[in-house]
Amino acid sequence: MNRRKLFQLLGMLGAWTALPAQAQAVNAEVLGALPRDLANDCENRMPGQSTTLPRIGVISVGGAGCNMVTRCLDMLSNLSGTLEINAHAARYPKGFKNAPWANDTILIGEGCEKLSSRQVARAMALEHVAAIEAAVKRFDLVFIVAGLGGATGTGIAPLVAEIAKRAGVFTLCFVSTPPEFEGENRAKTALRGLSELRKHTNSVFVVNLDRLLERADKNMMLDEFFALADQMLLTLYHPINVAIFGCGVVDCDYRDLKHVLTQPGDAAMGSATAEGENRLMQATIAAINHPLLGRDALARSRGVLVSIRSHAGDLTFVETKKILNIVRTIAPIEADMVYIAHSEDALGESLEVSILATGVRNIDSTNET
Ligand SMILES: Nc1nc2c(ncn2[C@@H]2O[C@H](COP(=O)(O)OP(=O)(O)OP(=O)(O)O)[C@@H](O)[C@H]2O)c(=O)[nH]1
Ligand SMILES: [Mg+2]
Repeated sequence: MNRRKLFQLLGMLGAWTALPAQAQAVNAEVLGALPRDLANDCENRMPGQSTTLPRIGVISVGGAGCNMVTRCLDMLSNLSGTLEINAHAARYPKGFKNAPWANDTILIGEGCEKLSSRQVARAMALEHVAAIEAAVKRFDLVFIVAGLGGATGTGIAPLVAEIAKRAGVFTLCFVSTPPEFEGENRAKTALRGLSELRKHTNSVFVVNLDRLLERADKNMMLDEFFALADQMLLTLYHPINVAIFGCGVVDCDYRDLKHVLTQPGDAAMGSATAEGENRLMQATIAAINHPLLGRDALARSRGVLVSIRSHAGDLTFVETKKILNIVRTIAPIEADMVYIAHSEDALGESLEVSILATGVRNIDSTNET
């Protein structure tokens, strides 16, 4: 799927919500557009091999994790490396014995037809602890990506997180929970995996597929729907990448970012794009009301990262201020909030607002029911 189509899909998600009166009461103060030359291109300025910057790794675990990374890889810039962990018996495209994009692959369960449960998967992965540790130690920050509900991802992702965290690697998880139609067993397995993951990860971002499904276009094809879910990995990855590689118009530094991403509790995120006269209000409110975020989760957060993207030179101070003020009207006053503004020419006239909320208290009652 190309970027434009992705933005259209995200826009479709964003169009669900009406604007609350509260958000309309934000002050206006025209300070003019930021000069175009401040809007740098991240990849031109900082190619990612710098030894002084944190090395980012993406680790897929299991079949769904592999799909997620495959779909997003082109847009994961400044990556230092990729690792795939999968079952020996995993199905790959004809002619492949692993994911073609992976720098490193660790296959678990040699001789097994299938890893029969998450416990078996974990037990078999324990035989590979040294290899996993050596692989994760090449990074300073890892994104562990998996679809929860099966054996491989659910059993092994928490072990990888544990190994990474023990090795001092900053660890973020991006996982999906299965839709109801996949049955109760998968849901239970996913929840057990999730509670294990929470013990060993700095932040776990959950894509609740039911929530996404409730509001998605009913004519969407299954692969489009999964792609939509998996694109949320970019919503998470992008602001972190921009913050680390210092290429935004306004940056927060890695320390600020880590502070926000280590708030105790759960994590949630939403993103939306809008264009036209009212674009900032529409995009911000739709991002807040995104099915994977919601006002309740934002209102219970301890840390907030707001990422704003627009065409180069197409974001005014007043727009930035309004967006942050809207988020502030909902987030707790004591929540730590950082923001990043970044140019993306593919957005054309549109403005994209993404919000990561961390340290969310009692997310179970907002995001995982
Ligand atoms: N986001 C996303 N979720 C997926 C995708 N494919 C499957 N899933 C979800 O991820 C869950 C686990 O997927 P699997 O790939 O079967 O699991 P696994 O981790 O490989 O585990 P086993 O195959 O059982 O060993 C499924 O129950 C689905 O809910 C995908 O492409 N994207
Ligand atoms: Mg599998």
